[in-house]
Amino acid sequence: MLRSASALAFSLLVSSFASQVQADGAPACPMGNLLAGRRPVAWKEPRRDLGLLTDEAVVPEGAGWDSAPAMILDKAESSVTWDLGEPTIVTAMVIQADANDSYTVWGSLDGEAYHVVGRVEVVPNHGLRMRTLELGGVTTRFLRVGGGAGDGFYSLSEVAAYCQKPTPFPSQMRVVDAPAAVVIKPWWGWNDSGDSERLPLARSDQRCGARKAALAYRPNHSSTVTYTSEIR
Ligand SMILES: [Ca+2]
Repeated sequence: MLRSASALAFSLLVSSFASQVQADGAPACPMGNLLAGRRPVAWKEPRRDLGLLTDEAVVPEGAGWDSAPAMILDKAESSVTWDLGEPTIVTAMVIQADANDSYTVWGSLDGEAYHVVGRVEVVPNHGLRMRTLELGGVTTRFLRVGGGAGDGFYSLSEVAAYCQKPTPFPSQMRVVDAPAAVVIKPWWGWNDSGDSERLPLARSDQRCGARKAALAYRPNHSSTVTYTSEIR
């Protein structure tokens, strides 16, 4: 019940902003990806090249959350902001981001007051995963994406926005190489799932202490197995 009430409140907030700004003049509605090749005008604690988000290159679904083509958001409040140049209708977005977090999209007409216009939610499986977002034709000049909420490890690999939604949607983008996500699993849990392989702790793990030792494994039982002292 609480979840439904929260979802309803979020929808009302988004609808309220959409109807408010659509009453303002005649916004632009260009074809194609509104963010293609566009550099952000503001950002808050991202890591790596800001152009990675709008280069119209995605990673294979399930690529590692911190693989090279992804931009890391170091904090929950980290965000990136683009200026579309003029009030523009945005009907849909595509966001490829770490699967186990939600990310928020804000809009602003003046670059000062920002309103939540949408959110992509957590999706199943691991690594960077594509999500689509229907915005119902909100008019905005600035778009901001960030506000990760999840496991504390946040990343985005591509953000696209459209007034005229392409067919098919999402449209095909160039796919760049990136290694598949490596699932980090606490060592004490390695024997509670059919998709993990029981392996001895490496000496380095013992040095780190049992409580911090973790086993990284690949769900497909590939032969590559590594150890880490991090728990995620
Ligand atoms: Ca994450």
